[in-house]
Amino acid sequence: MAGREAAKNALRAQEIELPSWAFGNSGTRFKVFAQQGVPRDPFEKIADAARVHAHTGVAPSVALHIPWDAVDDYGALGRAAADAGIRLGTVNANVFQDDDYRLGSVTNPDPAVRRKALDHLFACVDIMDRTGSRDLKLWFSDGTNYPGQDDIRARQDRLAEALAAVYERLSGEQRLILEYKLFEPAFYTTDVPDWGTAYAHCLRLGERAKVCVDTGHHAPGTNIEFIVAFLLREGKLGAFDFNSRFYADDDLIVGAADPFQLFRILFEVRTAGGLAAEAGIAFMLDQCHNIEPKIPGQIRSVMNVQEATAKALLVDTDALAAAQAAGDVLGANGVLMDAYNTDVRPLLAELREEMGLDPDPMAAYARSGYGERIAAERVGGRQAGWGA
Ligand code: PSV
Ligand code: MN
Repeated sequence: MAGREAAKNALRAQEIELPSWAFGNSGTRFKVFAQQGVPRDPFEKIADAARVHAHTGVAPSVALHIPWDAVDDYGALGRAAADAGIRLGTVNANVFQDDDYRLGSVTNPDPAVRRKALDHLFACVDIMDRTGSRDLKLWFSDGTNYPGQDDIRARQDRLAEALAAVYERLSGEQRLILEYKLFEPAFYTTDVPDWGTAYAHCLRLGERAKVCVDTGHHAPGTNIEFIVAFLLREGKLGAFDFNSRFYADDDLIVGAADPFQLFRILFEVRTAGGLAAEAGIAFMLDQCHNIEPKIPGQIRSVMNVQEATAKALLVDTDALAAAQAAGDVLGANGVLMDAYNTDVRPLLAELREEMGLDPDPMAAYARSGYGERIAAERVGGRQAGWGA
């Protein structure tokens, strides 16, 4: 088994970004369940995210979704984050919740709607200028529901034009991160349905355009670690949206449905050097806690990513390479499985103690009384929800 100390050092440096929307109410199209203590504004979402960081020590940033997290003063939002011990991270653009976008946003056949969508994307870059965010994450719900509804290639042209305009607007270290998704809400064609489409657009745009792999956005059975390995090799993996799924884009807690898949993905990241900060890969969560409490849901998610990362770090890569070179199929597989089957919880508990944290973040949060406090204090006002 590879070195415990080296593994701990890598785990200490790992940063997992939290989605602001995970703290708001969420649900399905059948029902959004309200929970007690849910934030009423972006400042309260930041307070909750900071709480997750306080207990895990590895979640120092929170991603914003605009307009859900629109505020008058982004300087004040950034200061609130800093005071709480975290920072503002990725800006996620939202061009999917306006009536004008019924037939698409940047790929809409109507130039006036395309202009409106592009203006929103520019406004998101303006926000990044104020928050100091590095990444603009773009996910488009654009697509069609019926064969013949629109010209597939023309939509690609419109998409390319919008992406080029946004890319042009970026400055300094800012990056454009393009997210793909197989289907939903469009049911026939989706304009960015897969990694190949996202990759091709990013390649044309340039160095600071990268792909986001949302683990819930593939057809069942897709080998996600292969996609990850390929994008890493091409220097085009920019971010993860971690979550897990049983059927479609379920947005459940990462590692809940298939912890082995999460390990395999993180093993590819580790062996390609993707855990190093210089690799520039954003490890983000993109989840909704529809029925479980949200803050512990996020704590558990962070811990699941850590556990899978720890196992990936414990793989004895020398032994693996030797077995691979010798054509030892079962030996190579055995090296990988030895690491996967290791109980890394004691190692992570030790690491947390070294970081001055409680070794059991879930228990520490439960003891903290924070959940009861926000339930008592956050009365009145309008609870934040997915879409508000
Ligand atoms: C789309 O399903 C998505 O994964 C995108 O990342 C959105 O921004 C996010 O969900 C909203 O929850
Ligand atoms: Mn996503």
